[in-house]
Formats: sequence, C-alpha cells, structure tokens
Amino acid sequence: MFKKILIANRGEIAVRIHRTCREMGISTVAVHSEADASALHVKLATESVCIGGNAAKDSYLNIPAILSAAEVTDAEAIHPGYGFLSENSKFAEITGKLGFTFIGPKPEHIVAMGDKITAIQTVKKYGLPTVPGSDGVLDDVEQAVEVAERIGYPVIVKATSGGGGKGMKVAHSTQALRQAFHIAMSEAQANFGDNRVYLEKFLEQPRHVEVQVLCDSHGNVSILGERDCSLQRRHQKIIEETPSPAVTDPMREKLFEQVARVCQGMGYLGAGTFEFLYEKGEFYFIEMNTRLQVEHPVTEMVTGIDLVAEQIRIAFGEKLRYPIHSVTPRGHSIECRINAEDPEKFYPSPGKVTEYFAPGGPGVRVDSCLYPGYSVPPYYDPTVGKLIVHGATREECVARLKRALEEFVVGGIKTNIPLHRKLVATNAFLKGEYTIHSLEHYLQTGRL
Ligand code: MV4
Repeated sequence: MFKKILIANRGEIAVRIHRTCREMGISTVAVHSEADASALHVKLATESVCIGGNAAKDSYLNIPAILSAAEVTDAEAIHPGYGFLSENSKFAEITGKLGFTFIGPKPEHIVAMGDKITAIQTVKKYGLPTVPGSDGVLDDVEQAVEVAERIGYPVIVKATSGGGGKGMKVAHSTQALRQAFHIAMSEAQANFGDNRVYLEKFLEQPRHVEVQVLCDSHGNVSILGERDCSLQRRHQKIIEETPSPAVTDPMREKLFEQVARVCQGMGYLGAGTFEFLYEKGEFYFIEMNTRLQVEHPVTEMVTGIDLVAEQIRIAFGEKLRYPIHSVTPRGHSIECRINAEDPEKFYPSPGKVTEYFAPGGPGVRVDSCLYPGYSVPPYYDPTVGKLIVHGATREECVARLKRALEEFVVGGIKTNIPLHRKLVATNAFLKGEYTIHSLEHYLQTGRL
C-alpha cells in the first residue's frame, strides 16, 4: 500500500480524506494557501506545505506548486478531492507522467465526460437512456428549430463544455429558441472558449437522481446505489439522501444494470457518478462526474463502504472487495450541507467561529473543518461541513436529523442550519415529495 499521500484540497473534504488515510496507516501531506495555515486539514496532516497565495489559482489550482510539494515530501499518490483540480485531465496526466499515482479515473475518461456531448454519446452507445434531443452539436439555428419541432417544446439549449447549470437556456417557442440559441452560443464561447451547443427536450418537474459507481483496474464494477439531490438552490445542492424516496425497486434494478454495462464497456476506473433526471418513472442521463462527490457520505452510511479507502485501493491496483450484486444498502441516510452563509439572503458569512458544538449520538456523523477559534476565510466555497444521519427507515432518519439539527451550535458566523431546521419540518420533505424546483419555490413562498 502507499505510505504517503498528498491531499490536493482543503476544508472538510481534505479532513475526510486524511481520516481514511490514517486508518489505512498512510501518512498525509496537506497543502495550503497562506490564509489556510491554521486550517484543520493542516493541523491534522502528518506534514504540510504552503503552496501559495489565497486566490485558488495561486494555491489549490497551482499545478507546479502542488507537484513540487509532492516531490519534496516524497508522496507517492495525490488525492484531488472534489472541485479544484479533481476533474482537470491535464493535472491527472502530468501527475502520472511524473511518477505519482493520481487517485481518480484515467485522464481520457475525464476528458470524455467533461465534454457533455461526448458523455451522452458514450453512455448512449452502451445503452443508457438519454433525453430526446439533437444527439450532438447543433450546426446552426435552423437545425435547432427543426429538432425542437420534432421533439416538441419546451426545449433547453446547453453548452457542450458546460455542466453544473452553466450555459443553459430554456425556450418555449420557435421565436424564443432563435434568441436562446444565439445567446447560449455566445455565452458558451465567453465562459468556456467553446461555442458548441446541443438541444434537449426540457423536463419541467424532474428530480435529480445520481448513481454511485466504483470500478477497479481488473474489470470489476460495483454499483453503490443512488442519491436524490433534488433539493438545491442555483445548482448548489443543500440536502441529499439515499435511497431516493421516488425510485421504485424495479426501476432501480433496471437502472443499475444499465449503468454497470456502461462502466464495463468504457473500462472506467475509480469512483464516478452518473447523473440523471427522473420524471414520471423514467430516467434520463444528463452528465457524469469523474470525482468523489460532496454527498458521498450518504452512500457510505447505507453501504458501510468507505469510498475514499476504495479509491485508494483501486489506485494502488487492488481488486474491488465489493463485486456487483454483493452490496445490499441498509436503511436510509440524509445529508445537510452546512454553509457559512446567511440562511435567508445567502451572502457569504466568513469570520471567527466563537462557539462550536457538533451533534453526536446514534446514527449521526459530522464531516466538518470547523473548530472553536477557527476563522473561516472569505476566499473559498461556503460549505464548511456536512451533517449526515442514518436510520433504519426514512422516518427514523428524519427524526434523527431533526434532533441533530437542534443540537448543532455554530457561533460567531452565520450558517444555513436555521434553514435546514425549517426545511426538514415541512410536510413535503417528510413525505419525500420534492423536485429540483422545490427549494427555490420554498424560498419564494414559504412552502416546499
Ligand atoms: C435539464 C433540466 C431539464 N431538462 N435538462 C441543470 C444542471 C445540469 N446538471 C443540468 N441541469 C438541468 N438540465 C433537461 N433536458 C433541468 C436542469 C436543472 C437542474 C438539474 C439538476 C438539478 C437541479 C437543476 C436545477 C435547474 C435546472
């Protein structure tokens, strides 16, 4: 096994990865910006290297500085976490060329899935259902109109280099589509340096359901269940759960078979997530993420599998210990993302944490980078932690979640904990009845 791993990230995920490394007897190297010198991930690590200034481009996105840190500390492998360099194929490639192991998929799969059209065409080839649409890049506005007439309005124009909600335009009529097409193309060019766009039927009330996979270098594939991540605001998820309250057993079984076939066909390596829209009992693939995700702990809670440990073992060349059909999820798990932000107006709330008490007890897990006296810097993502709960049933899980949210104390900064307390008390949440639009609807009307 590796003796030393460099964690090329910060915050709660750097802490999360460190914990598994230590359990596996692996030393850790933390990298950090100047502002993060007293961050928890630095305090916990076996050793640490300051890699640059506070702007992410000077530190957590600074490839030469990170690789130099790996070199001088004799790290054997690099775990990129999520965000930052985790889906940068150049970084994955250079890491490998310099003789370090990138704990993640092959660079060519990062490239392929980063291009949404290629991603859709790849999974479609292996039999996944996709959204009716242009099935490739639109050459001009007339072709867009033609496809829309064929599949019917409303439609959505998406940037092929987009993802995560950037560069999308919805159109309900031919006239609106003509405008949307040109706006989408120029925004795609401006944001991604790539003006290619494609078109899909716009699904109006879907849920966001994603499937977690693990694949080893020996051709073994493991499907670790789905997560429902519909509760989001401006494409930032805030509550995730597994299993999805909306997915039936036969639908799930069929979907997992299809996803496993895609993984086998592609020869995918490592952890990955297939994202679907789920509406009226049908799944439609939209994107794939080639990284560990923020919400991975809910999958860990119901499967008992440490996803980071599996990523590390896979990268080392070991065989999956959980072959397909050997994993039976147990119970229910829900995660609330804890953000340092105003719970009503959503502006960031960095600053000193004066009080901190994390809930515990049966079925409760907190992944956080907070401690009393810590100053949340203003330069990075507002997610400072996650509360994850497990219960034998969804009912028990929700009761635990409510109780844990009551206990949670973070003083000195604003957090979204008060918003979570209100959301989990709504009838719609209790019943598991929500779509990707529910949270924004709730914020406007007070009803989920
Ligand atoms: C869609 C859609 C409706 N129909 N595609 C947003 C982010 C990106 N991952 C894809 N997104 C969407 N694609 C079709 N054909 C609605 C969304 C969407 C969404 C998707 C998942 C989670 C939250 C969302 C919020 C708004 C829109």
